[in-house]
Amino acid sequence: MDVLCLGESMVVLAPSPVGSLRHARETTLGVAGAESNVAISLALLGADAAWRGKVGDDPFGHRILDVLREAGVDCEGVVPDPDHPTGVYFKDPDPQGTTVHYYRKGSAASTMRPGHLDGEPSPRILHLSGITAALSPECHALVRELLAGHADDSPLVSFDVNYRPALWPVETAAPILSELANAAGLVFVGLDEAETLWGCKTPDDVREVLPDPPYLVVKDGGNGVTLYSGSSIHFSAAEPVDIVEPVGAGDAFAAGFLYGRLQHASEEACMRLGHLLAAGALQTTGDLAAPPSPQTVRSILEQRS
Ligand code: KDG
Repeated sequence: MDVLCLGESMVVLAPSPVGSLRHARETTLGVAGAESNVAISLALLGADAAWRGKVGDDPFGHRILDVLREAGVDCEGVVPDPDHPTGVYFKDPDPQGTTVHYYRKGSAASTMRPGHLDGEPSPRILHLSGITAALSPECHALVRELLAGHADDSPLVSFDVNYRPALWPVETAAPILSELANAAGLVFVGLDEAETLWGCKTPDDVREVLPDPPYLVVKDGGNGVTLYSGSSIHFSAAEPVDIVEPVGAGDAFAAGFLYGRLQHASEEACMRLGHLLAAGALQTTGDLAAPPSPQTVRSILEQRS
């Protein structure tokens, strides 16, 4: 297995056509969840990707599993929970920034606890995010357990900070997310969320708060991405795109970057592939865009630093 992603997947309702939720007459129903977005993108790129989590034994939970499996994601052993529902969320798109409304308290995923991945085959990369830590104290303990259990870098544990203000206040999240991120092998974080959480103004400020991860990726929206890799620092500018709806772009970036790593690509190529996938996600109302062509991916992977 190349990558195992663990987290909560939900169904998402968004106004169709794009507009305010308050005035929407129709919505589209999709499947979302930061970690399963990464798994889907990786599977569509051709990686052997798996998703683990919990869904309810309800139409939404079954739909999530159908969508993931259709994309080629391994969901082996994910048994829908008859006692807890699948989480749901709504997007309220706004050109100034999309607002999300969650209905996920008491969801099946929030009942995950330490030991959830016991007995799983070891992937090359285990991908987690700070969202899971916000779901419940048991989910937080699960994330800590997974980060502590892989201190020897096998597998590489990838952690996307993914601070979601609607789930927990900044005072609670800030110390927990820095502790978790510092225990990971590869960290993705937005400069904007690092500013909210820890008051960071520059990528170097983020490196001061997160000195431990061997690889740290600081994303600064349309400006570009700074990668701290050991003692070297790489910057990759983002291509300008017309943003339709930004949710999902961070997951797409992570998937592109991780795919590059799986292919032993250069740092520059990993970041370029991340940008390419993120640009696709920025230009769609859903969390995910169609994958780039294999030729495009290959030409990026062949780039040297
Ligand atoms: O990154 C996109 C996610 O935020 C979205 O799919 C929903 O997982 C989600 C969350 O918890 O916000």
